Amino acid sequence: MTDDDPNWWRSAVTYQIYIRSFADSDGDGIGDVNGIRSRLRYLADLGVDALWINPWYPSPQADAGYDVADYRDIEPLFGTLGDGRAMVDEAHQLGLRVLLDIVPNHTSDEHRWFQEALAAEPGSPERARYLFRPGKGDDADQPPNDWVSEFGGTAWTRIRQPDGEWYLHLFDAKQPDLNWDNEEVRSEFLDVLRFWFDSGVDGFRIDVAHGLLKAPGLPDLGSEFKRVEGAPPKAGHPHWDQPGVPDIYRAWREVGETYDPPRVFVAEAWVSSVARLADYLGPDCLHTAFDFHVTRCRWDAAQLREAIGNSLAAHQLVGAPVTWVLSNHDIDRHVTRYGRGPTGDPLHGRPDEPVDIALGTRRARAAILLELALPGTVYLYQGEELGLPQVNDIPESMLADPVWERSGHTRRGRDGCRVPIPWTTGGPSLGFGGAAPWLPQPADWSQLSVEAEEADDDSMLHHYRKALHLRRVLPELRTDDHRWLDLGDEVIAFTRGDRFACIVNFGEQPVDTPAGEVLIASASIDGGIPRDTATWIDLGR
Ligand code: ISL
Repeated sequence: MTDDDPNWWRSAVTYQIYIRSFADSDGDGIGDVNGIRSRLRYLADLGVDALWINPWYPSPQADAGYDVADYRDIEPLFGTLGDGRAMVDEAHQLGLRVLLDIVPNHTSDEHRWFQEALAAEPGSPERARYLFRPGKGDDADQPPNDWVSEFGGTAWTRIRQPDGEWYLHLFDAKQPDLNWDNEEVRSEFLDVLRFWFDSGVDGFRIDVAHGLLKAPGLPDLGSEFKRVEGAPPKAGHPHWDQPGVPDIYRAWREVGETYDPPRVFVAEAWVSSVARLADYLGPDCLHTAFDFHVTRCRWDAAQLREAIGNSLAAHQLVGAPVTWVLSNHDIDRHVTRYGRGPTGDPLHGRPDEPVDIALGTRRARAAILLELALPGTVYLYQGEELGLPQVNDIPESMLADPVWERSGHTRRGRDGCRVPIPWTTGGPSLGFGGAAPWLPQPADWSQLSVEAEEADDDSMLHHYRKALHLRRVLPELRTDDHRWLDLGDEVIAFTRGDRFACIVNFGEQPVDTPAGEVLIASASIDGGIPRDTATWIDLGR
């Protein structure tokens, strides 16, 4: 590795690789580890510091790999352990760190432990690794409580064995929840961490990090905690963000600290407030956690300024960097989100909702400059550097997200942000690999391909590359210093250090460009900074 800074994670830009959809080396229509290897140079040239790879473990793929059958191997569809090790080594040679995705809240129902639980008796140690309960009602044919699956329907499934117990699954029925009050579960995951750390992996993204503990007695949600689509869970929720969850990660941190360089973590935790998020962070707990409060904001100066300010303040109290994210594999792509009107679920629109893609793209160009100029660490989701929009017209017969079935075909799910990457302007899968990618690519994505954008100096790809390379060479962007500038309600502006300023105009009135050198702008700023435009200025003091 080229950079030995132990604090690299405080300001790193990490690129999320959704492995199924990144690059397919063997032509079966599904991306794989050797596909990633073939594109490492592209990622290094883009200017990112690290990669996060979505789950690559053996899995029946009921939830695109978030249903893990074996935590110590690689799914044959994606490659072999040898391919994985080679990928990590090659990434390191290019100066890229590699984070994997660990899924501790649940396993696959095809995991050995769940199969053993089914074969064992109620009350056995095998069942105690999961959350089995008798049903309610005279025939025990009602679920043990009123919890609902994130994907739709009840969170309980009754097993076919004669004892007829039910097991909890906060996601798909093929994803039984583990019992984190069980010591064997805790020690197993410490061992899984060591397995991958020993093979050179630099850290983990923690899936559903807020879900591991459930309130004693598994009380009903009732009306107070009823699930509201698109809203974060309320404080006191019986199965999200229970007290004690961060303590689990203190033990994980201890394992990470035994390595040189120390291994790092980023939590996926959807919690009620940024103050709650900060509880997972600090020198003896996790390094970082995605800040979805800012992700949830619309393209609105007041909302964004408030959320950014709250995040910076809450993280400062625990000495952790904020982890900014615009898009990921679970939410609508932000080019589309920012092109929608001001109402509805901010993260998941209706597929028939009107969208102004040109407007969303203009805002996305500004948003990345805002994000990369803030103190903290940034995650990019594959394809955002190409300005890919959400795909809302995937034929129903091809939808693969379990949300589609479990919601009784009322929610199409998340496939629209998971469509394979277009690498070339032509060819059967626009260079992704093979003839028929697992999700179809819109024909006009030829123009959004890496090849097309390489050839256009004004493309999103060149814009990202330029901003990422600037961020690397501007030392003030790696400090904590951040001071707001007041340029009016419709403008977000701040300085970093003595001479760097970032200005984003959300209002109709153009903003005067301050004296200095324009380092980058998201659109032309001749005649002032127009609406939905961001710029970085070297004030030259
Ligand atoms: O998709 C969501 C919000 O848009 C959430 O309900 C999501 O399921 C939640 O954020 C947890 O996500 C993670 O765990 C899931 C998996 O399906 C997601 O892809 C993953 O990111 C279950 O493992």
